[in-house]
This record gives sequence, structure tokens and C-alpha cells, in this order.
Amino acid sequence: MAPIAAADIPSLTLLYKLRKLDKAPTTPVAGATPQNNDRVALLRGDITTLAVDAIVNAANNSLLGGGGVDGAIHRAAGRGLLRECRGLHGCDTGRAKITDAYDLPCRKVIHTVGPVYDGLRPERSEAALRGCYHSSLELAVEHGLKTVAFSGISTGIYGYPSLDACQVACDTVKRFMDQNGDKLDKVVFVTFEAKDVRSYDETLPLYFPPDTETSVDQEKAAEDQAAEAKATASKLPDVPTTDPAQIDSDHAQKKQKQDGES
Ligand code: AR6
Repeated sequence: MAPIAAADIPSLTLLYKLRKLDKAPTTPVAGATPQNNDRVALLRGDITTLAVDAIVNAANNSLLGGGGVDGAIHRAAGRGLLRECRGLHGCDTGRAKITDAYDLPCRKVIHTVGPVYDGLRPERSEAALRGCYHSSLELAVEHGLKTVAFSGISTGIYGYPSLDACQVACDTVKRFMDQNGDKLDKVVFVTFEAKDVRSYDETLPLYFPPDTETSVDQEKAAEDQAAEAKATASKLPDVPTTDPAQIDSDHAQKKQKQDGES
């Protein structure tokens, strides 16, 4: 598959304009603004095809490859990636390390280790997952990488409930962008499975709501459309209020009466 350039990945601003993303039916989270909508993007697809500065791998503590997106990244990158990973001596959960990208179309791979979801201590899982997103973004900035694509850390084999993981991802990215947004050009959330597509469609508008001007534009367009429809309707002939059969019978009766009189 041909690599997808960062510039071709639709930002939230564009997705709202195209009506591919709708504003949230409930009030966005406190402090949510549209200020980062040009720099946050959403794409469903295979992360190994993205020609961005860095892709973020959902790795394990060994950093020596595995299944899921990790397996896909190692397969597409080739043996050089595994060789470099061997020299990193693993990575702690909630942290991240960086390597070259070898045969991948991106420039670097950031490997982060998400938590295996712990339903008995969800707050621990949440703290570790926040750590993954935060340390990956910190690494990106440190290395001057401006376009970064995240896979859904922990939402596959590690069993983090999709919607919960998505909220943590959006919240952590939002906080980071609020403070360091100028250091990044695009942060892409990459979805793969339908459950994650639904989670992001639902959650992104709560953290990155559409610009009210866009909404005002949309409302204005709807009002204009309604006015146009009204104007067109006024040019149409009046709707008959009498049943055509009744008109015919009245007409016949009148004619009979006239004929009788003459
Ligand atoms: N592109 C984008 N996203 C993908 C792709 C792909 N090619 N393939 C899968 N996903 P997972 P985890 C999504 O299981 O839960 C590995 O064995 C997938 O739909 O890859 O963090 C590691 O070595 C899901 O939303 O990672 C670890 O041992 C997301 O990627 C363990 O799995 C993450 O799913 C890590 O588990």
C-alpha cells in the first residue's frame, strides 16, 4: 500500500467540516477548546503505512516484538529494528523508547509499553496508560519529531476497555498539546478495529470540540436551506382542498341542471 503523508491525514477541523465527525451530544469536558483541532487528526488504517515523523508502537517490556500492531511494525520494518531493539534492554510499563524505522515509511518508531488492564485496580492502569502517551510525546519533542501517529495502546491483547483507553488518550494528548502544541504539527490517533473507531468518534468531540463558528456556519446554512425551501414551496400551485372526484360530480350535476333548463 502506498505510504500516506502526514499532510494527507485529515485533521479534526477538516473532519468536522466534512461532517465526518459530529459535535458531542453532551457538554465537552471542562477546559475543552477547538484550539488544537488543526493539529489533532484521526485515521482508520494500518499504522505501518504512515509517512509521518514517528509512529508509536504498542510494545511489551522486552521490546523484542510480539503480536498485534507490534508484530505488524516489526514485519514491515525488517530485521534491523529487532537488532536495534535488542540493544535497548527493554522498557518499563508506562514509559517509551525510540529507534530508527528501517524499511517503514516513517522516520522513527517510538516504542511504548502499555499496561495489561487490571480491572481490580483500574487507576493503576490509567496512570500507566497516561505515562505511555505523555512519555511518547515528550520523546517526539525531544527528537524534533513534529508529526506523530499513535496506535491504540493496550486496547488489543492487553485488554484495556476501548472507551476508557480512548478517554485517557484524548485527555493526555489534550493536556500535552495545551502546553506544547506549538512543538508538534500533527498528532494522529490511528484506529484499526470498529470498536476503537466508535470510541474515538464519540470521545474526540468531548476533548476537541468543533469551533463554534463552524457550528454557527452550519446553523446558518440550515436556516438558508429552510428559507429557500419555503420560497420554492410558495411558487408551487395551491394544494387542492377538494377531492377531484367531488369536483367532477359537482360539475356533472351543474351541467345536468343547465341542460334541463334549456
Ligand atoms: N495498525 C494500527 N493499529 C493496529 C494494527 C495496525 N497494523 N494492528 C493492530 N492494531 P495490540 P496491546 C490495533 O494488541 O493491547 C503485542 O504482542 C489494535 O486494533 O497490538 O497494547 C505486544 O508485543 C488495537 O487497537 O497491543 C504486547 O505483548 C491496538 O492496535 C501486546 O501485544 C493495540 O493492540 C500489547 O498489547
